[in-house]
Amino acid sequence: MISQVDYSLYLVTDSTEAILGSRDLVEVVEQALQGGVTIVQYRDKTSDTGVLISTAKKLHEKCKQYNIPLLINDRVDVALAVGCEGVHLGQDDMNIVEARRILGDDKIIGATVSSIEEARIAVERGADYLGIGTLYATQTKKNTKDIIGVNGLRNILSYLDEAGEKSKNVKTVCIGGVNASNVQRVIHQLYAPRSPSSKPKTIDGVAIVSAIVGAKDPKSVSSHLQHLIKSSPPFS
Ligand code: TZP
Ligand code: MG
Repeated sequence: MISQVDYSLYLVTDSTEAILGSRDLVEVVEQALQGGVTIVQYRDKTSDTGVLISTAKKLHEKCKQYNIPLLINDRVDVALAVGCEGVHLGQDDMNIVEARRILGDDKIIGATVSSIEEARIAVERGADYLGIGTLYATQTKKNTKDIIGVNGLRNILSYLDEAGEKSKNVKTVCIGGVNASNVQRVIHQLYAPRSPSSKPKTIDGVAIVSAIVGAKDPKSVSSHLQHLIKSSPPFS
């Protein structure tokens, strides 16, 4: 696994008309990189394999210029073809154990989880980080099975905190409906200890699609989000 990955402002891309519109994805991602996103996931549910690989190669070149890791959603084969830093796998994608066998220990493998049980299994199978959600209902992923809210997220984080060394060390990002208006509230609600003695595991970052990709100015929104995150405890 790559050490020292900064998950704090995690950009997940979208190529749909509703969010990207007629703009060029690589340009939008470059603007987000200039604004300070710390890790990028190329998520494209519709393009064919040839387009996925050629776009991923362009994104990887850009990300390398900024020294930022690029992960591919769903597709271990595309990540291998491009030689990027890893993959993000959902519950219906390749098993993490298989993906690890193919990609090796140096690559990042992330998993989508929406319950304690899914988190337990993903950690057991060797995920490097968990994308926990859906936090809030979002137009970006309408078929999501669970809207967990801050309480659901907190329950999963508490479980990870108490379930042993491996769980405690797994990195976590939340996803779903996070934007500049609510990001500090989310982080604050998670960070606020429930009792004076409890020190819950906190989130390592927030993953964002539409608030960045759909923004008129992805650079300024990313830099604003970066500022909001980095000035909130526990990031500050
Ligand atoms: N997984 C859970 S919610 C989601 C994904 C990929 C989409 C989040 O998009 P947005 O636009 O940041 O709400
Ligand atoms: Mg998937």
